[in-house]
Amino acid sequence: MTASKPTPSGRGRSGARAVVIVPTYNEVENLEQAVDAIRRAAPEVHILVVDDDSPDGTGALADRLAGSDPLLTVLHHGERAGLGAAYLAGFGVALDQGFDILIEMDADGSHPATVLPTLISRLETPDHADMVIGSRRVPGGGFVDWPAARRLLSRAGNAYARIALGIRVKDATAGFRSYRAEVLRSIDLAGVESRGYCFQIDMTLRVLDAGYTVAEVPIVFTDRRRGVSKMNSRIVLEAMWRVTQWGAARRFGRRRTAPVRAAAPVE
Ligand SMILES: Nc1nc2c(ncn2[C@@H]2O[C@H](COP(=O)(O)OP(=O)(O)OP(=O)(O)O)[C@@H](O)[C@H]2O)c(=O)[nH]1
Ligand SMILES: [Mg+2]
Repeated sequence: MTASKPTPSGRGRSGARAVVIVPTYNEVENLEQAVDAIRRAAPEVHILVVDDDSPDGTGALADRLAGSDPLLTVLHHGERAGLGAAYLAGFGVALDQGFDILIEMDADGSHPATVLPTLISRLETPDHADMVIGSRRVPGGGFVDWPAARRLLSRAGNAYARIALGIRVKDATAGFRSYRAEVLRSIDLAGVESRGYCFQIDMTLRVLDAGYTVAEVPIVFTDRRRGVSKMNSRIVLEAMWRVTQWGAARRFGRRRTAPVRAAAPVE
């Protein structure tokens, strides 16, 4: 695993240093536009691309982009290991580099970069949240062009997670979100085994169980225009299996994370 370039400065208005972690696997047609959109929306943020040795040359493209953007770093993470593993590696690097705010964002253009300032500012107000989800399931949020089958899967996945786990978050599977660094430092990242998109549910649950505050802000999610989805039946089965296991464990009073805060309201 190699990360190019040390981190230069690049502070936001509040002085907090924010990094957008972008996992990539075969996103050569999308990455440059995604980076441009981030730069336009939030010129001061750092970008950490975590590439899993994409056969289509995404890693090499990321290196070229890093050559002309001093705030962009590339983590060549090795063989394809899933979204969760890529984020865990990215979190490790970003926490070591001392970032205050860590943001997850896809490379395929589905997540609106224009919401980045909100994902950052909601972590910084006096009554701040500790994690902010770019949510498709709160008023003002939604989907553009997402096939009906994917919308149904997302709706069913979220409904099942809410019922099985007893959480109130409306879009626990969403992959556009921000965390305060202290939250990620205090939960057991080494114990996260989720590899596919249930990684997002897993992280949501750990943050809530640690007593942190989760807020949801609306986003409109647009289906990818280019490239191929990495969603497959294994990822869906992993999510169903793990959520069922976590739900059963909770019924028997076994939570994986000890609370470090007293309450965990969801807005
Ligand atoms: N490093 C890395 N990135 C991945 C891996 N799987 C997916 N990604 C990236 O994670 C992001 C989300 O993956 P998508 O394929 O868009 O998954 P999705 O958004 O759930 O599905 P679609 O709606 O079909 O796009 C994209 O930027 C992918 O390139 C992986 O195994 N390793
Ligand atoms: Mg996608």
